[in-house]
Amino acid sequence: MTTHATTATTVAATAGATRRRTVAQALVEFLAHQYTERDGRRRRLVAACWGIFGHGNVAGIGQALLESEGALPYLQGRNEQAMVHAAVGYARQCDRLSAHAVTTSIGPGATNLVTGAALATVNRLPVLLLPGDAFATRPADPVLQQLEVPGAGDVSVNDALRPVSRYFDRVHRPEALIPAALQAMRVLADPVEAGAVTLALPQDVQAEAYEWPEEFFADRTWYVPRPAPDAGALAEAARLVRAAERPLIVAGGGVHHSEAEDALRALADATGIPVASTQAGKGSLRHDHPADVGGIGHTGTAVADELARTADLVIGVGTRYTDFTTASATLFAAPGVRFANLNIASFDAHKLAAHSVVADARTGLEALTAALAGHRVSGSYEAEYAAGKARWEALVDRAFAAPEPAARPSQSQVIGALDAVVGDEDIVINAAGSLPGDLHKLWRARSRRQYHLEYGYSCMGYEIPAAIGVRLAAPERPVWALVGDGTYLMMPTEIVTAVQEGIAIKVVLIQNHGYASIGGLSESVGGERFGTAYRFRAADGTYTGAPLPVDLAANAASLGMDVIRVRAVGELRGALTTARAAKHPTCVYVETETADTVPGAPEAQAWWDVPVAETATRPAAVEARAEYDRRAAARRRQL
Ligand SMILES: Cc1ncc(C[n+]2csc(CCOP(=O)(O)OP(=O)(O)O)c2C)c(N)n1
Ligand SMILES: [Mg+2]
Repeated sequence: MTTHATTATTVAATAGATRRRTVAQALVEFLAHQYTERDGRRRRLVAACWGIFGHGNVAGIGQALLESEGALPYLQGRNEQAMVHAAVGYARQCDRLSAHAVTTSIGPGATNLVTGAALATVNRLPVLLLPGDAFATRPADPVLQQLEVPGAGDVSVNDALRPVSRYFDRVHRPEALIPAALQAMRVLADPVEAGAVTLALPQDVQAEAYEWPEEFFADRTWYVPRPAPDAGALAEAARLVRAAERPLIVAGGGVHHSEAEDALRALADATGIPVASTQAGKGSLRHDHPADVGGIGHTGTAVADELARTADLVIGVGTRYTDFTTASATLFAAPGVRFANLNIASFDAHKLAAHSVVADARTGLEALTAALAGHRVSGSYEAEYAAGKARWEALVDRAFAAPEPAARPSQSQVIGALDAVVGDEDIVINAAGSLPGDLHKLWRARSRRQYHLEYGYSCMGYEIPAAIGVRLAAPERPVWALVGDGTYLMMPTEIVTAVQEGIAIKVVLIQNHGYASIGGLSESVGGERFGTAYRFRAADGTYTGAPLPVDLAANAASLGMDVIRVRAVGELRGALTTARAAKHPTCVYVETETADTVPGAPEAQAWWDVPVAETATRPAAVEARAEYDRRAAARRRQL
């Protein structure tokens, strides 16, 4: 079985013909002729190219984009990392069937890609990186921004992209572009290998001309397969499900990438097996489906985590089983619990010593549903999780309720107001801070791809550029970037891009004067919130003075956004409704009460392993270590 995309070219009768073009011109032209196809739907594999120009790409890729006259559309960004975030948001919204390229200069422009590349690769989302590189011919050595390694002449800063790229190549000679470009497309289109793909382009080579075979520029379609499960492996999985009394499905991001939501619903309808979801998988079932028990793991719901603790069979579909999902190897605690994983990547399918079914999620779920014909979980099990779901729903209602309209809102109330204002088509984006946990617990996902959490890399600064990428992929859907003040300060740059392009993203900016999330974590590990609040330095030298007089609403306005300031919880819905209807990028700015967690939820909290100092003098840390040792004792290795 192969999971690799297969290709077909429409090669005209051009054998022997060549075209004289620079390497950059040839690459741009080549990219404009690449397509993916799945389920009969064909789309551009590389739909556009983000770029910031410097001497490392302005005369090469820059000139080639100009010459291509829009065959590969150009998008202007402000920060290289942010351009990758935008590309990642786009690729995810396109179910990985279409991607963006990102061109940069050499040196700092190139190394600014590293964080974005890691984010793409960790999340298995395709993006094509085209950093410039130092001269291949080295006439003047070093050139501006070139790294010199005295003992290794062939190292450049772009080597920092190797470990975070699923494919890396440096095109030292024009003719090497042909195999490099083909390998790059193979990896971008491959559902197993997808991630950052880097083609480093020395600045002299970019501008060098070559006689390219005409076939290189032919339309080429990369078929994205849906590999079917092995019959024996599927039969064993069905046997395990039939034998289980308390099976639980863990739906991961692969359910969305494979467009397998309907197949998952059909399985849940037929068997009554409850479905819990990871951050990437949330929304696999609508929140009001009887089998949807919400988020699982450290940030999960009480009902999902209780089912996980007592499950005798865990069916992981398209999940990587991160520490948040497994509560750092403590969540799946029933003696003898087994795992049966359905995943297109053998690497993931085999995690937790599972019985593994290596297949496309949709094809595999359809086959499993057929193999389970006539099977249903017990009525008492269904009644048990239905009651747990109802209890959780009541908790969410309480968290969303706002009895005092004049009060400053809590973060839960902000989420509740947004929940009340959005429709099925809205998309909510977040990546870091205290919002991911609150959203995983509280958000009522009501359509596919509505809940967009980047929690593989949980990178502050992802949200605003990603919202632009998502909106480019789904121009008809309202797109909300939810950001904390810390996150906003890290990367507000692409607001300018949204304004320039007329992309009407909506930003909900939550001001709580620092890191509520890491502050809470710090307190729980005996760190006493050290370094996590944005406050003036006090007389004793600590950052415990007054909050800083920064005005982030004015900042967003200065970058070109329309801004609505919310002062009380009663104003939230009106502000969000106005923002939703806005045709211009709009920011809803709100100061919140700094409550750390969802009310009533701490007792649901599953563990997260953050090691605590083994030696400490301060009592809070000593106590925290004792608690840590107690919780860590519950870790288990699944074999
Ligand atoms: C790029 C990056 N740096 C550091 C972190 C670690 N980190 C996670 S959450 C967080 C604070 C986020 O602050 P804010 O956006 O204000 O959200 P809040 O915690 O207040 O909800 C930090 C520093 C990260 N996730 N990403
Ligand atoms: Mg904050």
